[in-house]
Amino acid sequence: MTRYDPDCIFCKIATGHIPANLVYKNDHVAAFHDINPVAPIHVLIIPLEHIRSLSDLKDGDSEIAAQILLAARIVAEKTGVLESGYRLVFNNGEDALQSVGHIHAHLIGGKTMGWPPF
Ligand code: IU
Repeated sequence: MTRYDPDCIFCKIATGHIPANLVYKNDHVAAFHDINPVAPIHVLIIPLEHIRSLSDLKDGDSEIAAQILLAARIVAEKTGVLESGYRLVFNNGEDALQSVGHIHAHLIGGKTMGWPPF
Protein backbone atom coordinates (compact mmCIF):
# COMPACT_ATOMS: atom_id res chain seq x y z
CA MET A 1 0.00 0.00 0.00
CA THR A 2 1.57 3.27 -1.06
CA ARG A 3 -0.31 5.73 1.14
CA TYR A 4 -0.72 4.99 4.84
CA ASP A 5 -1.18 7.29 7.84
CA PRO A 6 -0.25 5.57 11.12
CA ASP A 7 -2.44 8.04 13.00
CA CYS A 8 -5.53 7.33 10.89
CA ILE A 9 -8.11 5.01 12.46
CA PHE A 10 -9.49 3.98 9.06
CA CYS A 11 -5.98 3.05 7.90
CA LYS A 12 -5.75 0.84 10.98
CA ILE A 13 -9.10 -0.75 10.12
CA ALA A 14 -8.00 -1.19 6.48
CA THR A 15 -4.88 -3.06 7.57
CA GLY A 16 -6.64 -5.08 10.28
CA HIS A 17 -4.75 -3.44 13.13
CA ILE A 18 -8.09 -2.35 14.60
CA PRO A 19 -11.02 -4.75 14.31
CA ALA A 20 -14.20 -3.77 12.50
CA ASN A 21 -17.38 -5.56 11.55
CA LEU A 22 -16.38 -6.18 7.94
CA VAL A 23 -18.97 -6.59 5.20
CA TYR A 24 -16.61 -6.76 2.24
CA LYS A 25 -12.95 -6.32 1.37
CA ASN A 26 -10.90 -6.60 -1.80
CA ASP A 27 -7.48 -5.33 -2.93
CA HIS A 28 -8.70 -1.72 -3.13
CA VAL A 29 -11.47 -1.13 -0.60
CA ALA A 30 -12.96 -2.33 2.67
CA ALA A 31 -16.53 -2.00 3.90
CA PHE A 32 -17.58 -2.28 7.53
CA HIS A 33 -20.59 -1.46 9.70
CA ASP A 34 -20.55 2.07 11.15
CA ILE A 35 -20.13 1.99 14.94
CA ASN A 36 -22.84 4.64 15.29
CA PRO A 37 -25.48 3.70 12.70
CA VAL A 38 -28.04 6.30 11.64
CA ALA A 39 -30.26 3.77 9.86
CA PRO A 40 -30.93 0.00 9.97
CA ILE A 41 -28.17 -0.42 7.38
CA HIS A 42 -25.17 1.88 7.71
CA VAL A 43 -21.91 0.67 6.19
CA LEU A 44 -18.76 2.65 5.49
CA ILE A 45 -16.79 1.95 2.31
CA ILE A 46 -13.18 3.10 2.41
CA PRO A 47 -10.19 2.87 0.10
CA LEU A 48 -7.38 0.80 1.64
CA GLU A 49 -5.00 3.63 0.78
CA HIS A 50 -5.05 6.80 2.83
CA ILE A 51 -6.67 9.62 0.87
CA ARG A 52 -7.92 12.40 3.10
CA SER A 53 -11.00 13.47 1.18
CA LEU A 54 -12.62 13.47 -2.25
CA SER A 55 -10.83 16.77 -2.83
CA ASP A 56 -7.51 14.94 -2.64
CA LEU A 57 -8.28 12.41 -5.37
CA LYS A 58 -5.78 12.55 -8.22
CA ASP A 59 -6.19 11.55 -11.87
CA GLY A 60 -4.32 8.33 -11.07
CA ASP A 61 -6.90 7.38 -8.44
CA SER A 62 -9.62 6.50 -10.95
CA GLU A 63 -9.43 2.79 -10.11
CA ILE A 64 -9.87 3.49 -6.40
CA ALA A 65 -12.79 5.85 -7.09
CA ALA A 66 -14.49 3.26 -9.27
CA GLN A 67 -13.89 0.51 -6.74
CA ILE A 68 -15.74 2.47 -4.06
CA LEU A 69 -18.83 2.69 -6.27
CA LEU A 70 -18.60 -0.93 -7.36
CA ALA A 71 -18.23 -2.02 -3.74
CA ALA A 72 -21.42 -0.11 -2.92
CA ARG A 73 -23.42 -2.43 -5.15
CA ILE A 74 -21.84 -5.49 -3.51
CA VAL A 75 -22.48 -4.11 -0.02
CA ALA A 76 -26.09 -3.28 -0.97
CA GLU A 77 -26.56 -6.84 -2.14
CA LYS A 78 -24.93 -8.34 0.95
CA THR A 79 -27.01 -6.19 3.33
CA GLY A 80 -30.29 -6.79 1.50
CA VAL A 81 -31.00 -3.26 0.23
CA LEU A 82 -30.08 -3.67 -3.44
CA GLU A 83 -33.75 -3.80 -4.48
CA SER A 84 -35.33 -1.61 -1.78
CA GLY A 85 -32.87 1.25 -2.30
CA TYR A 86 -30.07 2.94 -0.47
CA ARG A 87 -28.19 6.20 -0.34
CA LEU A 88 -24.46 6.82 -0.75
CA VAL A 89 -23.17 9.86 1.14
CA PHE A 90 -19.69 11.35 1.10
CA ASN A 91 -19.23 14.01 3.75
CA ASN A 92 -16.42 16.05 2.27
CA GLY A 93 -14.71 18.76 4.29
CA GLU A 94 -15.73 20.99 7.14
CA ASP A 95 -19.12 22.27 5.95
CA ALA A 96 -20.23 18.72 5.25
CA LEU A 97 -19.12 17.65 8.77
CA GLN A 98 -16.48 15.17 7.62
CA SER A 99 -15.05 13.93 10.91
CA VAL A 100 -12.61 11.23 9.77
CA GLY A 101 -9.91 12.34 7.31
CA HIS A 102 -9.88 9.21 5.16
CA ILE A 103 -12.36 8.98 2.28
CA HIS A 104 -15.45 7.02 3.21
CA ALA A 105 -18.80 6.53 1.56
CA HIS A 106 -21.72 6.01 3.92
CA LEU A 107 -24.07 3.39 2.48
CA ILE A 108 -27.36 3.98 4.27
CA GLY A 109 -30.54 2.01 3.82
CA GLY A 110 -33.25 -0.11 5.36
CA LYS A 111 -35.73 2.76 5.74
CA THR A 112 -37.51 5.36 3.64
CA MET A 113 -35.50 8.58 3.68
CA GLY A 114 -36.27 12.24 3.27
CA TRP A 115 -34.97 14.87 0.89
CA PRO A 116 -33.16 17.26 1.03
CA PRO A 117 -30.58 15.59 3.25
CA PHE A 118 -29.91 18.55 5.56
P1 IU B 1 -18.07 11.47 8.74
O1 IU B 1 -18.67 11.45 7.35
O2 IU B 1 -16.57 11.69 8.74
O3 IU B 1 -18.78 12.42 9.64
O4 IU B 1 -18.37 10.02 9.32
C1 IU B 1 -17.48 9.28 10.07
C2 IU B 1 -18.21 8.03 10.45
O5 IU B 1 -17.28 7.09 10.93
C3 IU B 1 -19.27 8.22 11.54
O6 IU B 1 -20.53 7.76 11.08
C4 IU B 1 -18.74 7.35 12.68
O7 IU B 1 -19.78 6.73 13.42
C5 IU B 1 -17.89 6.34 11.94
N1 IU B 1 -16.84 5.71 12.68
C6 IU B 1 -16.76 4.34 12.75
O8 IU B 1 -17.59 3.62 12.22
N2 IU B 1 -15.73 3.76 13.43
C7 IU B 1 -14.77 4.51 14.05
O9 IU B 1 -13.86 3.94 14.65
C8 IU B 1 -14.88 5.94 13.95
C9 IU B 1 -15.91 6.51 13.27
I1 IU B 1 -13.49 7.15 14.88
